Amino acid sequence: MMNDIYKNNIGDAIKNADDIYIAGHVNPDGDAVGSVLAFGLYLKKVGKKPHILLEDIPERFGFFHGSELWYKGKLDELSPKLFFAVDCGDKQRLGKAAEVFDRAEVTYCIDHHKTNTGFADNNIINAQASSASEIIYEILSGMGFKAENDIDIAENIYGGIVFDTGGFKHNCTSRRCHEIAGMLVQGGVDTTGIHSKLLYEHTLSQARLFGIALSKIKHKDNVSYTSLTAEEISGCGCTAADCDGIVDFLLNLDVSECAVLVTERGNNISKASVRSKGFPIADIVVGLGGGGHALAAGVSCEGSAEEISEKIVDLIADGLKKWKK
Ligand SMILES: [Mn+2]
Repeated sequence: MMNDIYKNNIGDAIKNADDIYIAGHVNPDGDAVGSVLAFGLYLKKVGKKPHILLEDIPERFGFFHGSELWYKGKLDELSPKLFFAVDCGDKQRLGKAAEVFDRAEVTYCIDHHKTNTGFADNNIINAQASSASEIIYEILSGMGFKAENDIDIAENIYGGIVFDTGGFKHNCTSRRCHEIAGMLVQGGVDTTGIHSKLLYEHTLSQARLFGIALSKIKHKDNVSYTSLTAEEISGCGCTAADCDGIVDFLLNLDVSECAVLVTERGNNISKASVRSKGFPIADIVVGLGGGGHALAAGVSCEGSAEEISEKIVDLIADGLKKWKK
């Protein structure tokens, strides 16, 4: 039986629109790309004109299907009839697409972030879902999607789920999530290929950056942390997207209960990625202006990586101590 959360009028909204705009969050991760492109390909299949508003994606996401749907025009004059924000906890996370969202006639938000602000006209939010891709699966299934009939859409959804669950490992991986994956596998998705692209393959540049990050590990009261300056990232021929996996490596240390990676993004902005094995970190991160999940969250702050990491680690270490009492 279908979960009530997924009852929606998307079918009618789609019927009444021709050009449909779909955006994900800035610095798109595997779930943002997978969910947005899965939805886009579905809309194309039912005869609509989907336009994807997403920043450029790293090469390892190249296996996702539907790159032809990227919107290449200017954003200034765009006033869509129908706009979907997917995998975004708040409007700011849309980046440049936020102005287009503001001008849209009807807006939807499809998301799984616990911190979601319900910023659209219609909000389909399930914080229990592993990923936005899982929610897209539920919504599309309600409209007749079957994995075996549409392998490209199935692979996009599967990729998004694999990414956000860390390969069915994080605590967001429910029974339902496995059931959905099972149906996608039955449909014929390339499981091995997708796992290795998303979770295991690294470039030589990434390995060098990893080395720098690990050589600078610090540890305070069961919080492991490190930081990377903009020069260190670019010096390895990397971008911010290449830092994926470093914070998870820190969390996997036997001495870690929480982990923090801070990376400089230019213009005196640093981004902190915070992970936890049990202590819920979302409130602390939201307090700093960020968002995310109980055990995985992030925030951008003004300041150098060094400054920001000391500040955040103090807050996390304090919170962790109180939580354990
Ligand atoms: Mn997600």
